[in-house]
Amino acid sequence: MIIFQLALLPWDRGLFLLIEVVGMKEKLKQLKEEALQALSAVETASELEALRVKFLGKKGEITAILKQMGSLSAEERPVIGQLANEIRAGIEDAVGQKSEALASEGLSKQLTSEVLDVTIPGKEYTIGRRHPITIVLDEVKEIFIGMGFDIAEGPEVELSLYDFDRLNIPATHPAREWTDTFYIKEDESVHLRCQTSPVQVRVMENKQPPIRIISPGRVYRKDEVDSTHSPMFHQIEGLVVDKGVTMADLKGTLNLVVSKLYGEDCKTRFRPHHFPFTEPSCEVDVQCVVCGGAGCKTCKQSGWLELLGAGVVHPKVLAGCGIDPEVYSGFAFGIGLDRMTMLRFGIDDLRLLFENDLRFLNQF
Ligand code: 2NL
Repeated sequence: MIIFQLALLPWDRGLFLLIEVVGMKEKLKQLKEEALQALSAVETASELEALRVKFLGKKGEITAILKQMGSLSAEERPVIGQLANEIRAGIEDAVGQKSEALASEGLSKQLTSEVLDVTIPGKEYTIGRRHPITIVLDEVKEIFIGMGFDIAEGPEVELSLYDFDRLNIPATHPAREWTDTFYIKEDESVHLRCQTSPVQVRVMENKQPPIRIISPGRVYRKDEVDSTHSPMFHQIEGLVVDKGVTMADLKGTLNLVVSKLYGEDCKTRFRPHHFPFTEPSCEVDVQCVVCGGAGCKTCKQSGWLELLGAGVVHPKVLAGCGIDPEVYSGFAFGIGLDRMTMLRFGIDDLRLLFENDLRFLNQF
């Protein structure tokens, strides 16, 4: 039994290999025929891709044959390898040609089927525009930037430490009441800022003079909502701190701003006032922009419109922010931007500014 097997085994194997080599050659040629035939029936790019994967892919037919080459003899392997590569290259070529043919066929089909009607009216693109408040804010910013001011911004959710304590606002001040301020924390340590002064406090704490900034932004007060009050409104505050700054600098600066905004001939009036954060303090009126001072409905027959509050920064405020009031002094002011916008464009109801009605906004 053992002798018989030993005698036959080399024959067996040789015969088997011969059959296998012939079989692989046949199979490869057959694959090429099959591929070319299938290719001629291909009509779309996705069909072509499916065919490419079927024959040339990693799990494709040719790869399958190449994987069987391990069982071949060292003489036969290169023969089959070369044939397989030739056939692969042939199929690749044919696939490439078909791909180009499909593309140009697609393009000419598209060119004949699609018609361009140049008489159809174009799409109308509506581009947005600036809100009237933004328009006036940009004007004011421009004026102050021209005088060497920087723009400072800060959080709308603010520490009471910065919005009240640092500004010398006493513990009993009505602004601190829950009926006036939107508190965020039960212990009154955090609230929606009711002015943009805390932005300036932050600047003073972080930088020694000279300081020249304006801080525009949203502020919040629990006001009764009517045609002149909104719980959210816009403020522009300004602050100048340096050696030797006086009330005269305040007047000169604000007069210049008014003449740029309302014209050279627009007169101003400085009335004494009280703020806890400035001493002395004043309110500044401009001649009524509607009647020119003669008296009308807008100025309630007074000829004047209240524009802003201002004053010389209280020494306690400077000291609280780490600035020596013996060395430096400053002035500050706060302007209601919404009111300024209403005056500028003759808008008679504040609520129009916050309703986002496009019929209103498209007029600016
Ligand atoms: C108003 C007008 C004002 C200020 C704001 C201010 C800011 C700092 C220090 C001192 Cl950091 N003052 N701002 C000054 C005067 C008036 O706003 O009608 N406020 C209730």
